[in-house]
Amino acid sequence: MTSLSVSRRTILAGAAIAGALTQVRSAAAGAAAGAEAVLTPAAPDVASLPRVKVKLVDPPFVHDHEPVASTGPRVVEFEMTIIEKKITLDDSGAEYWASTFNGTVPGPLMVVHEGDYVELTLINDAANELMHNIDFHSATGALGGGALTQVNPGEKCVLRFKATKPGVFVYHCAPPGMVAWHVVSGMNGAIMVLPRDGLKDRAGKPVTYDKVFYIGEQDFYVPRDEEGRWKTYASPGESYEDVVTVMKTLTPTHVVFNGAVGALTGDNAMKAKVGETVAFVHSQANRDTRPHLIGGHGNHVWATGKFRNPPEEGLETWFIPGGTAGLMVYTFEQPGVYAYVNHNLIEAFELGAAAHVVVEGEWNDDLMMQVVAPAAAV
Ligand SMILES: [Cu+2]
Repeated sequence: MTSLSVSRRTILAGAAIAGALTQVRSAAAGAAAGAEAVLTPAAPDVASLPRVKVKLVDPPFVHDHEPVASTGPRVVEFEMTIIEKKITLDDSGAEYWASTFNGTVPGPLMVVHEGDYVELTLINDAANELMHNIDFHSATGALGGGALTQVNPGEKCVLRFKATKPGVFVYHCAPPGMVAWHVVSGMNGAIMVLPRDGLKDRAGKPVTYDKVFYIGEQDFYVPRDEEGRWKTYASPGESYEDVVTVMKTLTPTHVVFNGAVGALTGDNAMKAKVGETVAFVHSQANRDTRPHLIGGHGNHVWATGKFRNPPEEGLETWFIPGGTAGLMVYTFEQPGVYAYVNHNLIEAFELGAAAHVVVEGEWNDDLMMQVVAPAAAV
């Protein structure tokens, strides 16, 4: 398939859906004229709320926010630009045409509070080839906003939804007929909707944190040629058929954190100090995963990420189903280099799903010590 035909197909699909939506809206308006209770007039209430603009930052970092809200509900404005870009997945030179929210895999983590309105301006960069949209798992309404946000290259739109469910949720692109391809091409991220009075442990006591890291796990399906070499393409559309063929094997060539093997290790490792409490948001928009902090624990874990449920305590490994974002909170007690992995260890050590947390501080011999150093046994 040529890139041109993909573009035309996706654009036409977008036009068809937009036409259908217009009809739905007209029907709803007609019904409302006869029975005003059918449609809730949300706009006047929203108009009276304070507004705040939040600039998103690249993962694993997260924009400044209040763990406990000091105000009532607000309209929180975000802006994201969709960028199609060729990225390198590992040092063997595997290249991939990613579709991204704001240029990163995963897209940025948004943080709001329960009762806030999320107002997203979504821009499809004019240099792109494909139509894109966004489906928020945290939103209420058909397709999570997907049908209301279909933007062709060079277009933008604005979606507003009320954050009624507290938790961490995935968002992802969901264009008609091409949902899986866009999602496994990197087009997903997460939003955290905090309770206004903050997180609570099982006993109802506040759970605070000093910093947040956002880990987005991504499976990639990179085609190879007859000799086993990574194939390269001039555009996303040109890669489409080959990538889908690999996708259908359900066998990823890469399972990585934050877009590439080693994106969160070495110089890019996450950093913390002994005594610091770190909140780790972990999302996987397509496959199941099982995060594990080697040498630490999940002190408070919302594995499926929803804050009306009490967290589990003191876990070794937790299970995050595909299409879900989870939250783990841990206070570091020992210094060192901690590996944070998907404890499918083949995916961690052979396919790339591993990160490092470098922790500074004083070693506690009571918790662990080398009683006898390795030496000859006789
Ligand atoms: Cu997309």
